[in-house]
Amino acid sequence: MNENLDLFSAPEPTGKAQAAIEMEALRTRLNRWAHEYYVQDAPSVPDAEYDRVFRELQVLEAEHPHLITPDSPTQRVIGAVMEGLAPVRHAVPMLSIHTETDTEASGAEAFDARVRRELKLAPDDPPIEYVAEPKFDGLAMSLRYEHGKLVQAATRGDGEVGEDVTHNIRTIRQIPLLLPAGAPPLLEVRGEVYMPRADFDALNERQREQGGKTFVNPRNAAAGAVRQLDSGIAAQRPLRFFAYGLGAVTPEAEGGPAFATHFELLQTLKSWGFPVAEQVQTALGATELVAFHRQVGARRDQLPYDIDGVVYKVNSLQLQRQLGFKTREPRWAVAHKYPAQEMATRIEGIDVQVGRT
Ligand code: 5U1
Repeated sequence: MNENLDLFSAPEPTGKAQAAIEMEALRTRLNRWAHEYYVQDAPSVPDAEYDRVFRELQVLEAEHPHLITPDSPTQRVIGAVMEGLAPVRHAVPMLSIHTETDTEASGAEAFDARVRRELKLAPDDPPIEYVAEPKFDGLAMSLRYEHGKLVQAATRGDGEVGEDVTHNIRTIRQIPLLLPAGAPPLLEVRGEVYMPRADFDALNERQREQGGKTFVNPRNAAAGAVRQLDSGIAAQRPLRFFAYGLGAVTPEAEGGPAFATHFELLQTLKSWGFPVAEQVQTALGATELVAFHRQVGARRDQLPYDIDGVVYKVNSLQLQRQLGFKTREPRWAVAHKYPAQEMATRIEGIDVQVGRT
């Protein structure tokens, strides 16, 4: 027996194993910092430190390309230029939402009255619990995860068939490429891709300086970026995402999640790394819906992104199932708008001047 053999300490990792360990540690650090920066709005390191570690990972990946994993932050831009956007049939249709055209408090009261009538509630039955959310003025998106990995991102399209924009959505650093271990094997997350107003202004400023095309509003700029064929261009557009619901998901009988309420579902999405708007809250009866509409409306201009209203959803998923759908719209949800901010302008007159040329 070799007396020099130390049986109690683990063998030294080989160069390759050591690189794999280091790369995993760097990916974990970078992904955590990106989550803090983009989702929690609470950066814990300066940008320069993020960039330094990012480059460190790039160097190791160049030396060991076989150790690159799909969740590496370096793999968000895949570089390929698509020839076109492939159609995607949604496993669960992407529904539209009924819009309450009455922008006054009576709009929220009318929705609550409809829900109570459908559920055959008496006036003295307790108030319904709702979830109230901002209605983001962006682009509806469905993110499909299989075994925790982002495999497809598709636009809404006509609700049945959208377009495959995975290459561009991967560049949005708020969107997780890999989910934590507790997430179900199949998960489709629905939400909205948008562009913050300040980033939109900066983008237009850059476009003007470079003599490029400017965009009419953040929604337009976001839609243009999402439909780019070259993900390198989309990566330079400051896109963000908010989650607000689910599409197809592993059934409960097969080990899928068992949510009782919409609010619980949103909190779980948050725990899996998805951004959920901080304004989202539960609201009891029409009175609290009206208060939410008023409160968010008053602070609408201070929000860093555009909204065109708020959304109310019945919180209990059991009651949602009971209420069902009317054509392509759920009876358990409504969008309650604000008066439009874009105003028509009338040109009063034109002054014609003659210059030297
Ligand atoms: N916040 C939010 N926006 N939004 C849009 N929730 C939400 N839900 C929607 C839509 C179209 O649809 C579900 C109610 C199906």
